[in-house]
Amino acid sequence: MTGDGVVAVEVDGLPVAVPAGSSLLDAVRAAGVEVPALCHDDRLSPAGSCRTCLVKLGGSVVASCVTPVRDGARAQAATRELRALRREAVEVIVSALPARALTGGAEGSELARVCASLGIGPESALGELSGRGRDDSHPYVRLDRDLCIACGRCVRMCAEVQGTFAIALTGRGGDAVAAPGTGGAWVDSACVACGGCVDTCPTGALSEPGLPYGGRPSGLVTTRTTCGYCGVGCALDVLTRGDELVAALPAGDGPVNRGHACVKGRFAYGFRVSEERLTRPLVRRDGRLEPAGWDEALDVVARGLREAVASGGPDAVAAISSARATNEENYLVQKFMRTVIGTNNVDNCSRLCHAPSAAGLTAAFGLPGGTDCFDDAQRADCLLVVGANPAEAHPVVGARLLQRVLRGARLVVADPRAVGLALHADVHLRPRPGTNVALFHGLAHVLLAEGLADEDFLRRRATGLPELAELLAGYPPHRVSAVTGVPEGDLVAAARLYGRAARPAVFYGLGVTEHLHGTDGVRALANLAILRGAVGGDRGYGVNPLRGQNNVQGASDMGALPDQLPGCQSVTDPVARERAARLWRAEVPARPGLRIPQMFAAARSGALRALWVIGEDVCATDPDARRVAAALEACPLVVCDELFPSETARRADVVLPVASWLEKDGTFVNFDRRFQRVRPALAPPGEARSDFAVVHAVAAALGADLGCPTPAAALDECAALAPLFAGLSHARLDREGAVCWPAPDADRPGEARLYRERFATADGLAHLSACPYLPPGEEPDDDYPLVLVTGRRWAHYNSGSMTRRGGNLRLDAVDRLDLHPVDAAGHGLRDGDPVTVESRHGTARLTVHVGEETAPGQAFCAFHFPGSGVNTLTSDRADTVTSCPEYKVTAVRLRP
Ligand SMILES: Nc1nc2c(c(=O)[nH]1)N[C@H]1C(S)=C(S)[C@@H](COP(=O)(O)OP(=O)(O)OC[C@H]3O[C@@H](n4cnc5c(=O)[nH]c(N)nc54)[C@H](O)[C@@H]3O)O[C@H]1N2
Ligand SMILES: Nc1nc2c(c(=O)[nH]1)N[C@H]1C(S)=C(S)[C@@H](COP(=O)(O)OP(=O)(O)OC[C@H]3O[C@@H](n4cnc5c(=O)[nH]c(N)nc54)[C@H](O)[C@@H]3O)O[C@H]1N2
Ligand SMILES: [Mo]
Repeated sequence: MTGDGVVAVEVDGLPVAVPAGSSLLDAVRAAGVEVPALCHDDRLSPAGSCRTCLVKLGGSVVASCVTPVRDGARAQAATRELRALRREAVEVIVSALPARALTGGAEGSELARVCASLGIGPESALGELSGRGRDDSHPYVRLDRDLCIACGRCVRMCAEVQGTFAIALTGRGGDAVAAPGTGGAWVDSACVACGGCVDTCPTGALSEPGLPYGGRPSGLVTTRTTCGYCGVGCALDVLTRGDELVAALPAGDGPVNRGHACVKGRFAYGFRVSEERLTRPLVRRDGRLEPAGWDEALDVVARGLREAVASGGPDAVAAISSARATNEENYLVQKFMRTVIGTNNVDNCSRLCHAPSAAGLTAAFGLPGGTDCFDDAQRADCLLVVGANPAEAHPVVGARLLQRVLRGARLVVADPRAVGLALHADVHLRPRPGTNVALFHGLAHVLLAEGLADEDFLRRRATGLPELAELLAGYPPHRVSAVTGVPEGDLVAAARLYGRAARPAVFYGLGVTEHLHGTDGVRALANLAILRGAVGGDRGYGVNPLRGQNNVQGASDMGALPDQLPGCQSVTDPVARERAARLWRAEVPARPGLRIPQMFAAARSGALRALWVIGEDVCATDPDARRVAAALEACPLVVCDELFPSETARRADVVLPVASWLEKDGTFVNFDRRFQRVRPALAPPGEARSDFAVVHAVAAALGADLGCPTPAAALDECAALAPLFAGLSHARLDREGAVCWPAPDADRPGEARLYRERFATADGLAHLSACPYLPPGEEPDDDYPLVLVTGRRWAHYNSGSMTRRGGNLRLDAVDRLDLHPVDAAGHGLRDGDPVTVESRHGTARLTVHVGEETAPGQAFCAFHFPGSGVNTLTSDRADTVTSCPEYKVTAVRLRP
């Protein structure tokens, strides 16, 4: 041993040092010897089945991928004899394959490259196993059985990295072939199209449409960017040929995704070239939206804005900025609203999802982001996953959490539904929707009662214990069980798992926030981490919201909020306002602006005269959609920046066509506070412009110059304004890849883990909250006997505007209503039946899915098909602190 867990070995007489636990293959490769290893992928457990990685150790020839190296070992790898043996092994494999297996040669699949380097030509490919046929049923994953060498990499990738276990090897011996584990067609299997099997397949047996034989043909341009779907922040390499997008591959050095991706970032880019993509501005003439030039469209917008301000003052104008758009775009939107219009009426869809996280985490710890970085989860020994379904909504995170669990971490899931990670949980708590606060208090009660709280931490770093302890006396397990429906034993077992773990981490989602008391939910959840001392300091594993949109953290960080300036500075803080005013050379209004639901109310009452909606389909995704439509109807000017004729665009007076994330330059902030670069891989279609350019153009039409001519300049200006981001710039991100905020200093790394010494609250302490449990806004009754929970499905994204336009539609074609068999039978409904769902607010048409994922008395559906009308059902009840809608609880009834 050379110490520090490193072993010293000799390969062909050359000394190399590799980490202890390495394989002989690692050592040989470290010595610079190229050895084929067709069944091997560094991310997977070794199989030793293809026998191409032959190396000599201690006199015998071994498969190096499955042979551990010991200190002092001496191996031979580059001898002529060994090369011949390896060549023979590859030749045997190739003989079974058709000649197309070698397509592309040195630019082809891994096998084709190996053959090119060993001098094995197409004449060796005899196609002995040909005629096994293809499976082209799936839009993204293609199987050419004749190219399969049964190496099992796809099987292991699906199990060990993705955790879906969808693939198996079927058939015997030389005839074995990869296939869906369930039999049948690929498209009908459990495959969630993460693309992992395609990426690891060494032969092109599994491939994607853009790269039919695997490999990377020459002549492709690679653009490193960040995925524009959810908040995970996967780094992608987008491959293009001219104006065609060939593939979007996960980057192996992506800090969060580490070479993995999901169906959205990996494959769902078909929307880009959809026929319905907006390529020209539209202006309403005589009631109809008609194509117009940019000049005319901008003129209508400028005139409308001037009229609105003239008749109602600056506060008669409002903007909904986009969490899909970049930081720089959001920065510019809020600067425009504050300095050109003169109002704080700007908000973003954080209002609809994690506003309670921002409020709750700020109150508890001082800052509105998650407390720790995701890598900590990889070291946690107990995961508490609450009201989040990362297997579907954040699949790369879900896969990493599942890997952790499969390697021994304990898992507690709190979710009314039995889906995703819940199926792997040690304890699955199934609270009645809307009863989280009682559930969390019940867990806290057990922590205190069983002496599982960290008293030293509570003394030194927290405040509010006496009040909380007094409140918790009223939440003994039997009482909590009665409120939540969770059995007492499960509650106690879950509290013990979290309470006794050395490194417990909390991850949570909208099942905590989208409630009448969502902020209380966040705070009651934060209580658990504070009681355990599991936040702040070196052992903090924290409280981590799985934020939703690609840039919802960033949109808020940039100040696209009615009460915050860039960098989480309050508009009511005169010092922050003064700093902004000096930099912007304009007054900054002091009165907090309208939140999204207040904007709609103001429009309906006639007080709001102009609304600019940037990348949010409010008529499809905001609650109580009929009243949203009424608000737009009442508002004299509605401007909409869109990719598609969305429900909102259809009701707008001016529609401005914009670039998508694949077509623009800037940065996003992901769920663990990481700034990452977004780079244009392609030009926007037709006359579409980036939101950045559009905001500049609207300002110019009003005679204003917003400065910051480029996205890089906009981030620089933001850094000058916001101490939290002072050390950030595009140049730094281009160098370092990703930087977490706070990043106050250009020379120091960002702070991935917060609050080491003190919390960012005024007194530096973590604040426990003694909020009582209060019931949800809607409860089932005789008229509306079922509780409808709404949320997400893996194949579609929010309004579905992008995922419905492309291959994902073949993976999931309708909005389904999940019903428990008891309720289905009670209503005489069967799987696949159409059903009408009615609430006090509206009506939706869905297709029944019968299954036990949903508890009796509850129903679940997504909102990915605006045509089905799901958000006409949801009410305008909202979190009492932040106005986040109560999407998770609606009382409904069914009509077959
Ligand atoms: N495929 C896909 N991925 C997405 C999105 C998408 O539309 N599609 N959207 C993105 C966005 S914007 C967001 S915000 C995230 C959301 O990601 P998540 O928060 O994971 O998504 P949801 O499915 O809305 O809700 C999570 C879970 O909360 C549970 N739940 C409901 N009520 C309660 C309750 O009272 N208590 C508890 N403990 N749990 C409850 C639901 O059963 C559901 O499983 O996903 C992002 N990723
Ligand atoms: N019933 C129910 N409703 C919900 C939820 C729920 O759980 N249940 N969840 C809520 C949550 S968490 C969220 S975040 C919202 C999401 O709701 P939305 O934000 O409305 O949904 P998206 O489909 O993500 O995007 C909105 C629009 O932005 C456009 N777009 C995409 N990229 C860009 C861009 O770069 N610029 C511009 N200008 N436009 C772009 C898309 O075409 C799309 O029409 O839905 C909410 N609605
Ligand atoms: Mo969201």
